[in-house]
Amino acid sequence: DKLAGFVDADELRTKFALAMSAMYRAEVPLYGDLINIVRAINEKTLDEDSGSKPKDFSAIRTNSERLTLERHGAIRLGTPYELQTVRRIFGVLGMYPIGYYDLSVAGLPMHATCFRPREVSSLDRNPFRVFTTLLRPELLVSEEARNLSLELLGQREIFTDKLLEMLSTAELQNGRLTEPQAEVFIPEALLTFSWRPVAAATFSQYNVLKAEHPILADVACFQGAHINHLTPRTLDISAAQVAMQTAGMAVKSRIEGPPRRKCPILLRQTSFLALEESVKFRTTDSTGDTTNPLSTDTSLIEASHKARFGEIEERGAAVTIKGRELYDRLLSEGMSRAVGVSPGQLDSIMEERFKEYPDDWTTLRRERLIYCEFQCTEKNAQNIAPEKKGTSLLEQLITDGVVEATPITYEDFLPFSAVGIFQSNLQSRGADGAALVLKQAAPDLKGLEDSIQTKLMDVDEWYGHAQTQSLKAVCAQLELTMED
Ligand code: OOG
Ligand code: NI
Repeated sequence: DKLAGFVDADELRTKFALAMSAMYRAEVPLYGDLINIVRAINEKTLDEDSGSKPKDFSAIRTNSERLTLERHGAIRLGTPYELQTVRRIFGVLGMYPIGYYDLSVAGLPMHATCFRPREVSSLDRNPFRVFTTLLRPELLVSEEARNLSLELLGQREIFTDKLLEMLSTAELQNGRLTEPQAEVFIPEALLTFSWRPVAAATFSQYNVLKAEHPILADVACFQGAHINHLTPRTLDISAAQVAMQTAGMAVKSRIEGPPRRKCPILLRQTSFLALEESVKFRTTDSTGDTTNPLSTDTSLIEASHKARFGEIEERGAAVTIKGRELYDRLLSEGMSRAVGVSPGQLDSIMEERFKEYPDDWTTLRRERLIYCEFQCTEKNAQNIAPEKKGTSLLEQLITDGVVEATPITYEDFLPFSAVGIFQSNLQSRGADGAALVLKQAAPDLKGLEDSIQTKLMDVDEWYGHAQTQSLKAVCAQLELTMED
C-alpha cells in the first residue's frame, strides 16, 4: 500500500538496518570482519549450488539480495515504558512483536519477544529482526539490586525529544513518514541503540549491580539500550565457524541448535565472545542533580564493560509443534547424556541422538514435522483421481508434479540457543561465584503483553497461517475445496 509522499515501511526498514550496520561496524570493527567472512562463504555456497544438486537434498536457500541485507540484532530493555516506545519505533519500520521467550528457566530475570515483519513479501524484501529482552525486576531476590535497578531505570531517558516527536507525527500519518521526516527519524532512533561512552550510573552503583548479576548492570547502568550484536545469516555455518577461528577470533566453543544435517531445520548459531569496551563512570551519585547525569563530569573515571559480541546464524526449515517437540526431546536427551564432556564430544552425542529426526524433505513433510509452502507447477492436473490408499490427494499431486512443496524458512529464535549465547557472553555468576537465584522461574506471557501493551503474535499460528494460505491458493487454482 504505497501512499503518495510517504516512505514505504519496507524501504524505511532497509535504510534503518543499513544505518545500524554502519554504526555497529564503526563501534565494533570485528563485526565488519565477520561480515566479510560470511559474504565470502555465502558467495562460494551459492556458486556451488548453481551446479547440479538433487533438489530434495539441497539446503534452504534464499535470494542473494535478501541474504546480503539479512541481519538480526538484540537489545535489553529495563521498563515497560521503554518497551512500549521501542514497539512504536519498530512499528514505523514495519516490525511487530512475534513469539514469547522465557529466559528465567536459565536463571536470567528476563523475558523476550522478537520484532520482525509479518508479511512474507516484507520478509523477502528485508527480514530485519530484533530480539528484545525486558527485565523482570520482580524475580530478583536482592531488594537492594531491585531497588537500585528501578531507581536508575526510572531516571534515564533513552529516547530523544525529537524521536518522540517523530513517533507522534508518524502515528498521526497512519504510521508513515515523509522523506524529510524519515531523515530525522533514522538517526534519532539509532541513537537509542548506540554505545554511550558515559554511563548513567556511578561506578559504585554499577559494581553493586554487576556483583548481583552482570546482566543487571548491562540493562540498568547506561544511557541507552545499546545493540549488543548484529548477526548476518550464513548458508554454511560450519564453514563460517572455521573461517572465524582461522581469522583468530575468540569463537564460542560450539554451535548452538540442531546438529549439522542434510536438511537444515530451525536455527544454528555461534558467536565471538564479548569485548571489553571502555566506558566512563561518575564517582559521585546523582542525588544533587538528577536531571543532568553529567553534571559532575569533573569526576569521571575510566573503566570497562563487557556486553557486545558478534554472532552468525544459519537458518533452516520452520518445524511444526510436532517437529518442535521432537527437537526439544532429542536436545534434552542429548544434553542429559553429555554432562562433563568436551564440546566436540557433545556434538557427536547430538549427531547420534538426532539420527531419529528424519533428514529428507519428503519424510519431514509427510510426517508433518515441517511447515511448507505449496505452489502449482506449470504442469496441469490431468484428471484428479480419487485418493490412492495411504496417500493424501496433496501428496499425490506432489508426486505427479502438479504441486510443489517448499519448506518455509524459520524466521524466529530458539530460547535454549539464546540462553547459550547470553551465557557465553556474560559471566553468568555473581562476584561471589554463586549462581543468581530467582524468586521463581516461570514464563509470564501475560506480563510481557501487559508491559508491551499489545498481544504477541503466536509463532506457530504465523507459520500455520502461511502454510494454509498457500494451500488455499493451490485449491483455488485447481478448483478443489480444502476438504479434498
Ligand atoms: C540476546 C541473545 C539472544 C539470539 O540470537 O538467540 C539472541 C541477548 O544477548 O541480548 O540474540
Ligand atoms: Ni542473536
